[in-house]
Amino acid sequence: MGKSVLVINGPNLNLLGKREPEIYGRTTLSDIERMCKNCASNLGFELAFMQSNHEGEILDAIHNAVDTHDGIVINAGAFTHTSVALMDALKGVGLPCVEVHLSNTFAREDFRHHSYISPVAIGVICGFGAKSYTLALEALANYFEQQK
Ligand code: CA2
Repeated sequence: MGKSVLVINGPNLNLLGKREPEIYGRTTLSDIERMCKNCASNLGFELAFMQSNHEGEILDAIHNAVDTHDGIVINAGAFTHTSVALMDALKGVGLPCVEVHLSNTFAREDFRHHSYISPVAIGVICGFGAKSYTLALEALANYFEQQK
């Protein structure tokens, strides 16, 4: 059976391409969704893509993913650096999860160097802009292959 992956985007990522292009570039979240769907279809995945500015909605999506998806790619935005609740949810559901960031968070302010997601992720990809997402999908495909 084909695998299904949920791509989760956290707060403010809906502004991508519309505000602060000098930091986050001109690619919109819809562009990233298209890139992910194209990449997923090449890898033989089903793909669902969501964004929310609300921590609780993201928690619900993670909980519901257990019954519908085989893996998660998450850019938790600023919640990356603050949310014990997201860490607990990802650990709790136990689905393989890849953490992604557009920017290289380690080259930015100190408070972005710590992630609550990294300890419960199978891996982290950051700093490659929109390409971080498709690299994460390839990493998940590789992980699924190794699990066979
Ligand atoms: O580099 C990333 O992907 C981040 O997750 C982006 C978050 C930031 O808090 C993380 O430290 C790193 C911020 C997303 C905000 O996106 C905006 C896009 C356009 C205009 C304003 C915010």
